[in-house]
Amino acid sequence: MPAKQKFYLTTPIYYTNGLPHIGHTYTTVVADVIRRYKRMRGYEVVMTTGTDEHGVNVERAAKKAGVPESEFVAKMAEAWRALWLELGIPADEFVRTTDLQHVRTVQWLFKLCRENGYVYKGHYTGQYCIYDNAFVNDAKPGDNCPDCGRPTETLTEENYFFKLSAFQKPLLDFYKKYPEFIQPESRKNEIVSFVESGLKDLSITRTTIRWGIPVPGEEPHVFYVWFDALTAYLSAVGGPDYEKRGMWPADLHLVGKDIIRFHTVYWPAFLMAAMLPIPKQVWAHGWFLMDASKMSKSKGNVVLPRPIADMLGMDALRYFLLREVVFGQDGNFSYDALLTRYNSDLANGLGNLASRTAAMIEKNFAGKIPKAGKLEPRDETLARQTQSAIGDVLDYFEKMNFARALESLWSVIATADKYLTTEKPWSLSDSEADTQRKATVLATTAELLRIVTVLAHPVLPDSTTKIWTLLGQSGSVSAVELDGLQWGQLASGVPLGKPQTLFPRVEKSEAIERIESMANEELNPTAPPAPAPTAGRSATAGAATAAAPAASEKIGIEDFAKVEMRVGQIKTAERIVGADKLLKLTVDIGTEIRQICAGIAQFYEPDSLIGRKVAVVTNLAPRKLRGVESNGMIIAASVGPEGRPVLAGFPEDVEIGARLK
Ligand code: ME8
Repeated sequence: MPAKQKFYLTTPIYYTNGLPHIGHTYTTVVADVIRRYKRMRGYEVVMTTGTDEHGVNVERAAKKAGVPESEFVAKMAEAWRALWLELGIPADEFVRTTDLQHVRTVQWLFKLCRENGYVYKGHYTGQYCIYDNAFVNDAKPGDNCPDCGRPTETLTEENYFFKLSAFQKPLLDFYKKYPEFIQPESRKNEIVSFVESGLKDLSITRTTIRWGIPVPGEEPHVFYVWFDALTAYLSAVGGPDYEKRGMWPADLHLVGKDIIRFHTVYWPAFLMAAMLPIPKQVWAHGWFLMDASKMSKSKGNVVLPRPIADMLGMDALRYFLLREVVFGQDGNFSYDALLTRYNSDLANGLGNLASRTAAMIEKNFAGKIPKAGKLEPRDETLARQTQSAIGDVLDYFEKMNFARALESLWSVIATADKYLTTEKPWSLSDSEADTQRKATVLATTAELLRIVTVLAHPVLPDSTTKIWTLLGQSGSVSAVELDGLQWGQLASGVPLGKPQTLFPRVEKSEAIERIESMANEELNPTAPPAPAPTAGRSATAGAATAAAPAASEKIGIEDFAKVEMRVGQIKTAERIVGADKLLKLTVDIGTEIRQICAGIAQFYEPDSLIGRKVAVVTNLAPRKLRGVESNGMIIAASVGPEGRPVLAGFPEDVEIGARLK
């Protein structure tokens, strides 16, 4: 068998002075979609992301946090890595710019550029902030420091310079020879005119920054952050030994439009100087804006991915990001638009089509996919439309036009809905002819659903996996080869799998309120959460479990008396969408009925709790857990290493509302 063709793609290496918001998630989700898509087209794919850990901003942030830089960045890098994993978009290679392998690669690249005559020592003059100890880029004499607002001073320091000016012609020739290198086209014109207007040599080392990769034998010179950061793409796949791994040059660098110049001018010039292969393509997407301005934590307008993923599932966020905005353009983020898409396209669209098709097959054909009988022209039209959508969708994926790919797929879903409404298989009788017709309609719909599932898989990996199971298909949907996908491959007689929860409908305003409340909890963590019975993601739960006895301080009876505990009786119990571990309870505490959330969902079935008497802490300040108000706490023991909650109870009958003393 011939070796697979390789595909190496990257996201930017993100700064560690903040945590990921929806903008970073966007680039990483797109990278993951392309990775899955390329794998389904038979490529061997490596996707890299990572953290950009050097520079003056990190120096400052670490100082503010009162920890050494290395400790600060290690924690932040871990937080980024963990979040990508939690969101189901972990990289194949996670590169940190403090990795030894990366440090060596940067030093090696510098050596090659220097040996080839593109590096010289010179003097850099710029505006410097003596309070922040940093040059202020693009500032003119008389300008104030944008960070602290104090006046800057003109300062000259000795630097190593990269002869960027020597690459004006080679770069312009390169763009001409490889017209696909800069995407989208509109950005290419911008870069070409920038290069045509002349390139100045670039200072690539600093002596005023401490926290950076040292230039060997030239301390206190450290590398300029972009010389350092861009090289991470190469260090992630072997660095100086890149040929062994066989992944370099990168096939695709995905970036936001803010950093396109670094990727399409500096980076190819560094590689040309070192005589190393140049990446094939840089794709710059637009920004997700919040109220028409770029998100930033200081403006308080960041959107976090986790609360959305918790509430609606990561697939919903992926779908929205790709469907709402044409890749390459700017777009506005709004919760309202997100929920509208969720309810209409996912809950009522794909989710509903899958569930009702399965339910009808279950009811009419004992849960086995029926065999189609004689085809009517209407069935053939549907088959033809679906078959031609396969080509369209693959073509849109190739062109990175994800919005159009999804639009085509959803128009197939809409056609199926219309087909079912016209054919009305539910109103057909049990006569032989009608049963035949029912079989044809349901087999046709199931085949359409199978094709949609395969094509949507790169964007909706979790839910399409569930639909694949529901359709009783063998193997994994991710293993289906897109190139061989065509109408007519659904085997009949196959039993359906277990019913699956796909996209439960949500009430828009309640969902938005809960997402915002969860985001608020994440952005402004308050007092440490109540002890959690399980090692949950955010360790919040409204059931108190006894901590292991520590060498605890003794408290007086007056302290204990501050806690009011009463006997309560559970009236209702239900699961909470987006919070696997929590149950929402209503509890009668004698004087009133309280809503209380308890972190016991993995150990207690809601129905088994109704009528049960429990011990309730009743004078806790109300708080929101996963966006749901909890007004009290249920007492439970914490058992075993996994902290299984066991509700405290009363072997004798007790009156509701009785105080525990
Ligand atoms: O620039 N909309 O890191 P960074 C869309 N370390 N995408 C957004 C976005 C938004 N509102 N906000 C951020 C750096 N992004 C350097 C990169 S690479 C060698 C070094 C995404 O943490 C987008 O991909 O500021 C953008 O280019 C990137 O995050 C910037 O991340």
